[in-house]
Amino acid sequence: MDVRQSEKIFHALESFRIELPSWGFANTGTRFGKFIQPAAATTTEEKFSDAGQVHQLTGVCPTIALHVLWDCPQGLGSTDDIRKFAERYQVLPGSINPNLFQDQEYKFGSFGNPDRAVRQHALQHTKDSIEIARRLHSRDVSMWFADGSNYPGTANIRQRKQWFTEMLKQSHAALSPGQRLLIEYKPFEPAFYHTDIADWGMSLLLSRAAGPQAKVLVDTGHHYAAQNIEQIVAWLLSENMLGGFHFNDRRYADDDLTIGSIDPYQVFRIFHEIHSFEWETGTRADIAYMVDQSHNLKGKIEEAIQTVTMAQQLFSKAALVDHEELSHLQMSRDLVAAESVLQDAFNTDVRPTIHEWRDSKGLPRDPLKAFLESGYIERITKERAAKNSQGITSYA
Ligand code: RM4
Ligand code: MN
Ligand code: MN
Repeated sequence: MDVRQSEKIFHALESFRIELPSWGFANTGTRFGKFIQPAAATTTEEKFSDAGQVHQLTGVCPTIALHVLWDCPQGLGSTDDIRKFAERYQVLPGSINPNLFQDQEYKFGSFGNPDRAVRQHALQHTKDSIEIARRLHSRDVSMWFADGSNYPGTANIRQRKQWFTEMLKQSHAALSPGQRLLIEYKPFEPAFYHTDIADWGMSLLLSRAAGPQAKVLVDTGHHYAAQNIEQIVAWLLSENMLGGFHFNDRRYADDDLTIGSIDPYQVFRIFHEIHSFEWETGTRADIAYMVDQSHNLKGKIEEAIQTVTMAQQLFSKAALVDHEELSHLQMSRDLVAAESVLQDAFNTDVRPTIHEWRDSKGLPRDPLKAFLESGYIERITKERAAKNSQGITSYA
């Protein structure tokens, strides 16, 4: 690798930050059940502690995404605790995720519920979440809705669209300057006939209707298998409507597997669209890079480190694309050469340069090895095994 290429990688890594989800450290499962891990985090404080380990070893995960229901059991009253944990474990609260899908009142939806009282309840929870975010100096409030229906004829789709528009407008009105509302979409699950915000187009229209601080959140797992996600990313970038990502990988549906474990070229192509946009416009795309994964069998902290190092590799590979050259080849219709520019970048081994970058930051070259040698996992296994053996059945 020549000096120019190394510089590109150093430059890319310098600003690349990845937010980890608090729920990635807790026991999770499938709809068939949960297998408990003795070292899994059982409290919000333990989630901060684990996230702090990942940040300490990788240097690129300064924030942790929180789910209000699971991490702020006292709602607004939990913010003092969160601040203490942030201070103690040196990792800041990141995006705040209202939970509009788990409580019993949401059986028939939240913002799309035919019962006005439930819609108001959901709106109040959203406003409280915005206030929590404000108090914690978190910029992004991430909205994901499970709303939808399971059988044709059981829901008025246009009416619900109207309710969503009104509720999102009112949520947006509660934002402080600088805060953002990120609106996530998902085609199916838990609803299996229609989902109210099923794709990026619906998310885009609702974001636009909500107000200027609303942007689209792309969760890579929330697409049909054949969908061209990087094209969606390119379009959202060109509309200045891409607010952030929830990264994960999948083979079938919303599998929430480790980034790059199934299709690393997919993630590379997404990063390429972002780098290409930044090169063309000379601006930085204001994107929150977040991870939304659920590792029910792999060790959670190990998996988080694996995720971060993989994301750094794919981001670095995409930074190697020579945009000038690519643009020239595209214009001159040299198809094979243009395609090769991407393939060559993807096939470059960027790991030695990432090691050098870590050296320059005083970080361990191999964060996973450093973690396994640190004794942390043995300590928390001892501390948490008894609590975990009581069989926790919720994500909290
Ligand atoms: C959803 C979606 C949301 C996440 C929940 C737990 O499928 O991806 O972002 O908060 O799962
Ligand atoms: Mn998500
Ligand atoms: Mn998901």
